[in-house]
Amino acid sequence: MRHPLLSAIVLALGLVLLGAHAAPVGAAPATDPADLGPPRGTPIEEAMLAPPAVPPPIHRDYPARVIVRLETREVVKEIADGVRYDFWTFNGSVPGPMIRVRQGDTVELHLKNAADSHMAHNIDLHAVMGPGGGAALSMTPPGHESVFTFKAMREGLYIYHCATPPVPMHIANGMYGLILVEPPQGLPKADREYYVVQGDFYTTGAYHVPGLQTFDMQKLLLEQPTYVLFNGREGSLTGANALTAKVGDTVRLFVGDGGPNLVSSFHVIGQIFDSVNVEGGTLINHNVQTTLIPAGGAVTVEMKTLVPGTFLLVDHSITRAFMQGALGQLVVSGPAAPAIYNKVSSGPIPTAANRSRRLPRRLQPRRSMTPWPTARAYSRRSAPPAIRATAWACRARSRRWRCRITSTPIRRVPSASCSTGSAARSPSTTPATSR
Ligand SMILES: [Cu+2]
Repeated sequence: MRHPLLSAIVLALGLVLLGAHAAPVGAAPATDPADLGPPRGTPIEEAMLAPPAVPPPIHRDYPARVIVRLETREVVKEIADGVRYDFWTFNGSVPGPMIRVRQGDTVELHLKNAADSHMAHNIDLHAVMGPGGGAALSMTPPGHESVFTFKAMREGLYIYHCATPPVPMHIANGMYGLILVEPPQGLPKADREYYVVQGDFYTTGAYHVPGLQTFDMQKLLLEQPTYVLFNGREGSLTGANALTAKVGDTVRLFVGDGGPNLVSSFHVIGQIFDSVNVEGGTLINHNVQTTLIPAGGAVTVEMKTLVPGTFLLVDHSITRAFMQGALGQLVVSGPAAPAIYNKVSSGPIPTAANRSRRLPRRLQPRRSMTPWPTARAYSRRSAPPAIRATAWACRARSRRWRCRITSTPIRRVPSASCSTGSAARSPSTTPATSR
């Protein structure tokens, strides 16, 4: 694929596939009631932020020209602890920066392809109404730049991705992101906004095999990913990278599914979505537990954080969450709300049989309060940092119990980390459990 002649043939084939059609001669331009007229004012440079950051809300009441600058870069970085992968990216991150414009804006998109790239790249934005979504207009060899414009005609949340053949390979290597087209009146205020995109990755080595891993075409064809991830790296949204909020916040998540293959059953354990913009469009559903995100699609979900603690973001095709990496955390801090969520008690059921016999040691309640049945497994290096921390804290607590007998408690371990009271749990180290 790196031979120049072969690259040129693939490029030409791609242009044909992507529909580089000429406009019909003599036809009157189409008009549309959603067209809010030509751009006004000074052109605006779009903020290009790395995920999970979201560009600020738009308060304009007129259409503008918005300049978006993207660069396709091929970068080797970690996909999991100790595992490196040759990602193909927009602006070096997976997903690429989120783009935020207002309906009616004219987007002037500059797509550079870094000089040290091995491949041509382009961009297909699902917010574009035009053949190929911009792909044919933006096919860019290494060391070149393409510029094209499109008008954001329809509000919604849309995926963008590279559409250079072989398209699945470019997407599987991380070339996708989201573009939000706000309605003319803007979005309601939210206290927190975050940007998350799920993707499936296909490496030659099995899950967590260390070292530099290469792309596995056979796994791609079989749709059997090695990793299913939020924001391109296991741990990108856990531990020190967790999303945060305070009790009482309205949290808005812009969630996409870059694919290339898997559909996401997006769920936040312990939360209910107050509203979901179904498939990223204008249909709003309420009180949703799990929302489907098609490959190449997106949703906006909003939820109110009523209770403190750690809430897990998962693909509820749950093997992907706990065995392939599709796991994030929303850590909510603030006062406990026992009227909404409270632990009352736990222990052996007081039956006559239980009262008359002492349980064998292996059946007695364990002092460790980790809710994971495989806590030992989560204490390994493979576990996401926060879960690992929980397992560690609970193991340490066991030592603390022993140490307490000898009056030498381990001070580094806050007792709240393993407290039996839900209200006293440390939000940063206590994972929620699925019900
Ligand atoms: Cu590409």
